[in-house]
Parts: sequence; C-alpha cells; structure tokens
Amino acid sequence: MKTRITELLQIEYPIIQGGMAWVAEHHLAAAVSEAGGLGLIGGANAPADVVRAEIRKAREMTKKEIGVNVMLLSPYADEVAKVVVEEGIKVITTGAGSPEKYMEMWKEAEIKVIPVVASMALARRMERYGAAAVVAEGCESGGHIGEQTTMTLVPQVVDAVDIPVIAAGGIGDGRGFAAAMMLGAEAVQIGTRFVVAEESIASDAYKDRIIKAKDIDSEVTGRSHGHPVRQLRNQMTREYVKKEKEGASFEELEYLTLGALKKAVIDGDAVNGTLMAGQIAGLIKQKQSCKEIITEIMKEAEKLLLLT
Ligand code: TUI
Repeated sequence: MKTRITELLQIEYPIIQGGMAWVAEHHLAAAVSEAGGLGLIGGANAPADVVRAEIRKAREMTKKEIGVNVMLLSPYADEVAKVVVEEGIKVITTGAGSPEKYMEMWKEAEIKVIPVVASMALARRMERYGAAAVVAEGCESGGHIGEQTTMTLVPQVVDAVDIPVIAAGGIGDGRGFAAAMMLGAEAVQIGTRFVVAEESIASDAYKDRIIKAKDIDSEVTGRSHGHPVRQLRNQMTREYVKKEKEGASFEELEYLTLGALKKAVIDGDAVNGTLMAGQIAGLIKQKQSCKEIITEIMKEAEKLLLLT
C-alpha cells in the first residue's frame, strides 16, 4: 500500500509506532522498523543522554530509519531537541504541546517533523510552521489526551490541511486501519498493541492487564488539572479519582503518580503503577512479534479496502 506517508518516510507499510514513555525504547523501535513500519524512541521525561544512548542502541539493531518522539512537557525537551539533531535523526514526532520553537532548527537539519495534534487549530498551525505531516490523535488513545474522538478529529484535520494525516487513537487491527483510511488518513499510529509485542520490554504484569482488559476498563485521570491521562483502572486510579472528586490539589495528585509509569512498565506493579493504554485494549488478546502484528493488520486492512 503506497501513500504519501510511505513515500515520505520510505517505509513499506503505513504504520508508525507511538512514542510511549518507558515502552518505546530501542528493542521495540528497532523491531517495528525492521518489520516495515516506523519505530520510534520515546523521549518522554528521559534526560538527553539517555535518549542519545537509546538511539545508538536501536541503530545497532537495525539499519532501517528510526524516529524519536519528543515529549514537549519534559524538563529535558530543549536538550533532547538538540540531541536528535546531533544524532542525525531524520523523523521526529512530538507530543503534549506545540513544537514551534524547535521547528527552524529541525528543518535546517532536514528533519521531517510530524507533530501529534489533538485539534484542527494546532494541525493548521503546524502546517504553517513547515510540518511534513501530522498525527491526529483522538481521545481513545492511552496517555495524555485531547477532547475529540478519532472519528471526529481525523476527517476535520484532513480537510483543514494539505499535508498528509496519520490517524491515532483506538486503532488496533485491520478494521481500525481501514476505517482510518476511509476518514482520509494516509497512515496510522499504533501504541497499545505494540505494548504487548514480544519485543516490548514492558513487564508481563502490564501486558497481561492489557490482554485481560475489557472495553470498560479504561479510566481518565487528571481532568481536574488540565492534563487528562488515559490508562487502565487499578487501585492507583481509584484513589486518584476519589482524591480528584474531593478537590485535591495538583501537587497532591502528582505525588500519587510519581514514578508510577516506571512502576508499571519496568517493575511490573499493576496495582500502584500507571497502566497507560488506549480504549482498544479490550480488543488485544495476545502477545505477538511486531512482524506478526504489522502483517496481520495489513492483510486484514487490504482485504477490507479491496486492495487484494
Ligand atoms: O503526548 C501524547 N501522549 C502522552 S505524553 C505523556 S507523558 C505525560 N504524562 C502526564 C501528563 C502529561 C504528559 C503520556 N502520553 N500524545 C500526543 C498528544 N498531544 N495528545 C494530546 C496532545 C496535545 C494536547 C494539547 C498537543 C498539543 C496541545 O496543545 C498545544 C497547544 O499549544 O495548543
């Protein structure tokens, strides 16, 4: 399947991996790129030297291009923004803000910048700043989310910009992929299904919660302070939601989630950890290699789109 995104990124399949904090490290990024998609290192809140090391380790595992996701709320965002240039990265996605202050530097380095947006307004602004494409991410996604659903956001962004649009949020199989194409997207970004990939270093406890998840197991915390985060319900989210209803301060709520993502991903603490996952978790039933995931999605989608 050829689209402007497969051409732009020189990838076999129009599938890019989400820049998930802690999960999107070198093993996963290399495996997704090796499988014909675009793998990414998630900069998240990591110091710049950690991101640099991750890029180098990924390159030892694959000759194919890998990208980096720059999380703009990170205290290290400025340093990470420079490291990606120094390391010769050619594709960047950004999240949780507007990357406009880095655009000139990145474009000078001939980097294709693909901001993740949750609104039409930001998509338009990013096109004006020279973005190569945008990811339109609906609130079905795991992690930090906007307000609009994928179904409503993607076609509106497609109509608002001329650059290609990558759909994200709620896409976990060939049906979701095909639906995204029907909305005008030219590729998809997938997160949750790659968390459970065999090559993903996420703990078995975290992967098992995704595999056992039902449609209604998703919870959004943090709406009260303007940083909504979607994750699977557990003891931590129950306590968080209770405190939020009681009017707890931002600091008190932050304290609850301090280091909680690492707890889930690395330590395997599915009770107190932050189990970031999208609403599509209920559809994900098994661990597979990235190659199997991508091949299965493409085969199913091509059949639905009557391409085979
Ligand atoms: O960024 C993400 N997903 C993330 S970031 C993250 S780390 C984090 N943890 C707790 C709180 C905050 C961040 C976990 N998951 N996805 C891309 C995304 N970007 N979703 C929504 C947005 C977004 C939201 C508002 C982008 C821009 C924006 O407004 C910027 C503006 O200036 O209009």
